[in-house]
Amino acid sequence: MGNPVLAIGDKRYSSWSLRPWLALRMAGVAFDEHPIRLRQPDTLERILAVSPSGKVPALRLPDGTVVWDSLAICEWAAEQDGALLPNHPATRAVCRSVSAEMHAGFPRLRQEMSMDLLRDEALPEIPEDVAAEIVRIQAIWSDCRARFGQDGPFLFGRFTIADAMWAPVATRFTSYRVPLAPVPAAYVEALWALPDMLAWKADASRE
Ligand SMILES: N[C@@H](CCC(=O)N[C@@H](CS)C(=O)NCC(=O)O)C(=O)O
Repeated sequence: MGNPVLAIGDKRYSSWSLRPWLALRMAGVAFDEHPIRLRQPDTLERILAVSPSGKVPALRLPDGTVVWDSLAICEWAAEQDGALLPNHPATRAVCRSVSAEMHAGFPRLRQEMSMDLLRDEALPEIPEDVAAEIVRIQAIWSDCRARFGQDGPFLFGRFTIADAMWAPVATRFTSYRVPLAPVPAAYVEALWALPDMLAWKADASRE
């Protein structure tokens, strides 16, 4: 049987694609990429051929099963490599809470600071509701680092699905030059120190 195939959007812009791609890479799962350019006349048709939701990412497993949501793919990756979730059940539940909060929230940040890996420019002004979301994000990161981060530089020490879910937000803070408190700033640096993050960005600049 062949490898799982991950359908993804443009690496420069597709924040939802980066999450499971990073989780699969960190889990050491061998997979093939199926890139689909977004915002083209045939984009929807091409996505619908591989994803019933009409959205990427979607992972096609060797048995033909399709998993079509970023968080569900991260969870699948965690089933292949248990290290992608914390060991303790209560901590695992917190990891899932912060992952789900990211997945379901922060609409204003996503709208005003959409992922653009080649951008390096602050917004003229950060709207108040976006600033409030940034406060919440920094609180989540600082809380996780203080309570669970002893054994490494990530939210739960070693890399977990929570870091995969938050990685595209970290890139926005870099691209939009958002000033951060020391703990969140160090966390962003830790994500950027991952060779897989640099590889994704390098691919983005070649697209
Ligand atoms: N909830 C979905 C969201 C996926 C999503 O919105 N993907 C965007 C790209 S980042 C998409 O496919 N948009 C369709 C299009 O641009 O035509 C997930 O977590 O995977």
